[in-house]
Amino acid sequence: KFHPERKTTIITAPFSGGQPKGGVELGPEYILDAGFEKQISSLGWETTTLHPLESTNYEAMKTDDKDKYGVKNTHIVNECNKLIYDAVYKTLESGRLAITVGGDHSIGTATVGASLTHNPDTCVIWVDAHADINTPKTTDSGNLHGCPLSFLMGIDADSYPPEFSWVPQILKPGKLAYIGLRDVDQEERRILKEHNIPAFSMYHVDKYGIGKVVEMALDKVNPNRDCPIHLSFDVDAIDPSFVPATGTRVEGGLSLREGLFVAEEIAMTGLLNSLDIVETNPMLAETEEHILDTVSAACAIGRCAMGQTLL
Ligand code: B3U
Ligand code: MN
Ligand code: MN
Repeated sequence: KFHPERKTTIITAPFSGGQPKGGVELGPEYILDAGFEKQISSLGWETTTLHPLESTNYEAMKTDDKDKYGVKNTHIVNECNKLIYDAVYKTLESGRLAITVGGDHSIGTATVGASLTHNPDTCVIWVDAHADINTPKTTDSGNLHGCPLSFLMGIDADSYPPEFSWVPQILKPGKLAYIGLRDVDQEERRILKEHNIPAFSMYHVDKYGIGKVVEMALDKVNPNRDCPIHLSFDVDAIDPSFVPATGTRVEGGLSLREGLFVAEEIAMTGLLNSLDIVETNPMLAETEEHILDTVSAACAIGRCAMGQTLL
């Protein structure tokens, strides 16, 4: 419905400054080397690729220190996010579907911000083990990949470093639903409750089955199935037995098939307008097989979301 011409742009976001571990910045390179662009074009999409962080050196400026606001690497997270925001926004404005390949999930600030600026009716399906809705006030770790959604919603806005003033506070609680949660901080739980954000955890996946869960999530944020969808897929939503090479493994996740089913079902709606595939960290693999499994899963998420199953 939204992309009858099947044109897409793959945007690489090789960035690790939203969390302390090195290696997640290599995710895009591994995924592209695995033939991702060709896999998507074989599905009938005209593809181009953008590298908005190409001529930057922000990765080298990463530190492990919290600033006076209680978060880390504020400057480089914002500079990278602005570049990614522009790439996603231009892509969407030119009528192409945006696929952003990370990188850590701090880049969600840019991708979701651009999707919603492009079309404020956009709804967000956040597939993750984590809620990523801490604020500078609530975060324990100070890692900004745990905070992107709060910036977009303007939660605890008085606690933000001034660098975040460019971020559109544009995401409404009724336009966000989670799937796959199983590691949510106490304060994040409070935020989800307070804002009445639909959160389908692994408990719900077991209780209702993944098919029903995706349907319920869409019913909450897109009841008439007429709004564009931004799917933000953190590969750690899938169980570490299938996706071991990621920064924060949490046991008890989605099976590989359940994860891919979410992407397939979003493809079935015909409403996908933007997609993130984040947190692939090849350096955290213990074996070659770990790398292969994780990178293959990341590619498969992309193919399923782009309609592989419909062919
Ligand atoms: N909620 C914790 C942990 C975390 C969030 N996202 C990941 N881990 N990957 C935090 O640091 O905010
Ligand atoms: Mn995440
Ligand atoms: Mn996560």
